[in-house]
Amino acid sequence: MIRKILIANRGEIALRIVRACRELGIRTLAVYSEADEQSLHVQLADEAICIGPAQGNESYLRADRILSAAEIADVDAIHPGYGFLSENSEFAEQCESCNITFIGPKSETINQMGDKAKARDAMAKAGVPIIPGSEGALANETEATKVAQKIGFPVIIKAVAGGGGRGMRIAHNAVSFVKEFQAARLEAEKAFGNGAMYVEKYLENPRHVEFQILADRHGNVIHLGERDCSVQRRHQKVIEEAPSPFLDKNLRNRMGKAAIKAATASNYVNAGTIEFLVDAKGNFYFIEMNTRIQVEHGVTEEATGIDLIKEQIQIASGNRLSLAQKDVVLAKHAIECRICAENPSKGFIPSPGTIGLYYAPGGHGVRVDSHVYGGYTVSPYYDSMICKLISYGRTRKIALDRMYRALSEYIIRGIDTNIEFLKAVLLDPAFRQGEATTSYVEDFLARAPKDLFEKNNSE
Ligand code: MV4
Repeated sequence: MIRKILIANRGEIALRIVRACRELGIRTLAVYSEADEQSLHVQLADEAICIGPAQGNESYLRADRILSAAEIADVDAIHPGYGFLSENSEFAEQCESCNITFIGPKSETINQMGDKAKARDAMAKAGVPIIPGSEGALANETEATKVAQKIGFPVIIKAVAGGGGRGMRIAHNAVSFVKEFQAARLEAEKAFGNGAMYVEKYLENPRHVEFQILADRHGNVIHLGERDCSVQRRHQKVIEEAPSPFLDKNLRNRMGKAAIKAATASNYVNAGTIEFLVDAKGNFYFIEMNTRIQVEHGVTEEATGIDLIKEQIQIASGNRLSLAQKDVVLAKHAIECRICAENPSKGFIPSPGTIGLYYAPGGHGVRVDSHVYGGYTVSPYYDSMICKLISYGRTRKIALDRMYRALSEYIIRGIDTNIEFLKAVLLDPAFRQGEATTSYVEDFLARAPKDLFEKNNSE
């Protein structure tokens, strides 16, 4: 039985978990850094313990301090949220050895899926389509060049410990390959302390489509449909939606079956995401599995009506899934915009500071997941995302029009935000027609008039 949960995170996801716990009658313990004392999740949790200074390395990434807080407050489980320790298999293992339930998959699964080359090989073995590429990690430049030549250029060089785009390079021919390989390896060594690399055929302008899955400890696995996350900038997602405007019923069915196969083959437990790239012809390929709840989970929640955080807690309690595959319906269209404290007209530089006047949108079909309020100071120490604005409705058009309306209502004074940029995207015919691929944002910025985002809220 889970009676009390420690939330090992901050910001909107910490608040989201507090809310789910409240509805389940579970007590919550917030842990927070010195910079987050005023955050809403600290105010709304039943208990709170400060775990150190602002820097992540000194607080939210400190497994020892978090586990000490867990022991002092006598919690039954830890929810890691996303980022920080959420995909750290050692932390998951430490929780279990302290007799504290880690709300997520088994540490072995986290470990296996954290190695992107191993994950690829495991999926190939399970019969999930992968992009032609190397088997396992590559020993050196010579072997890598051989493999790249066999696959055919262009190829993409990826870090085994990567994900999310760091330590990634594209090579168009054998001459540039060696240079790109070395650069990618150096970047990976710096970022992850691991220079192991693998190579894949490079797909031009794919769509990024990911499937949400849920799996309980009794062997039941279901998928909750897909999210289209093609609208990204520098590997940061900007807009996500469900269902994907590109998928028809047939493709959704086939990809959903592949996602379930992927989860089943890895003995997956709890909530997870299977990432695919989809080409213009509708061919799809597994690229990564994310063993955490994701930022954009709310899109799936509004499209399906299923509370993913509650399901995670039920699964961790040993209960069966509350529903079967036939009960899952993508009944609504949902869209999420990530509102960030940044300035699009200055290359999207972060804009931390104190929020003045603040008014969040609301009304029919609008959800605001945010930990900020008027007078709140956005810290420079963390990610610049300050709100996930979600709109939903019966059709994509309703959801899009509703999102534009909600963005227009939003008042955030004192700091710069990307709201005007998001509004411009929502008015863009290519986006509205569902044509966005992963190169969309770059193309949009190149063809947008220079003064498009001059108007921001900080004046
Ligand atoms: C790819 C790809 C094309 N071909 N793999 C980006 C993040 C990571 N999850 C995987 N990513 C990609 N993998 C193959 N074989 C394209 C991306 C990709 C991308 C690549 C370069 C610049 C921007 C991108 C945006 C989304 C996806």
